[in-house]
Order: sequence, then C-alpha cells, then structure tokens
Amino acid sequence: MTPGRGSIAALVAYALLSVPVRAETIQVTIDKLVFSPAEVNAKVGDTIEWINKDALAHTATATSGDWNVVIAPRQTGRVVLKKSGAADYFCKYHPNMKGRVVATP
Ligand SMILES: [Cu+2]
Repeated sequence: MTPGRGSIAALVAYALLSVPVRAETIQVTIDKLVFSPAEVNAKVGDTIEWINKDALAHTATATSGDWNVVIAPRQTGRVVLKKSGAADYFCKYHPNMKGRVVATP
C-alpha cells in the first residue's frame, strides 16, 4: 500500500514543524571589568551568556529592571531574551561597566 498525496503532505508538514526553533546563545566575555563585545544583536528567544574571566563577581543588570544576572568569579551567567528592543545593562558592583543587547523579534 502506497501513501496517498494527503499523507505525504502531512509528513512534509510534520517535518517542517519539527525543525527546532533556531535559538542561539550569544556570548559576552567579561575581562578586566569590560563587557566585550559591549553591544550584541540577538533575537527574542536567544540566550545571552556572560563569561566572567575576572576574579571578581559582576552582574548584568538591565536598566529596565527586566533582568538581573549575577556572574560569580570565573563563572558564567545567562538570560533568555523575552522582549524585543534595545536593553542597556550595567554591573551593579562596577557601574562604569556598561553593555547593550538589541533583540529583534
Ligand atoms: Cu562588575
């Protein structure tokens, strides 16, 4: 028994639907009290991962209050972007440390 056109179409549709959503992880390094790159572009659903190379704790704190990530010395911290638009952030412990995430839908 050969599958009819309807079931082939259903299989194709299923294959398209089961492709995973392309969410990426974008890395920002913290080294000597500097976020690098200072500005990153991402999409809603992507993860921003901060890699702290310093021996000090840092935070990535959105000025909007939407997220606040504490990054322990020589550890990583992450946030999943839930909103589109530009988000400025800073480190609570070192307010001169500033960065920006621009998320497109
Ligand atoms: Cu800091």
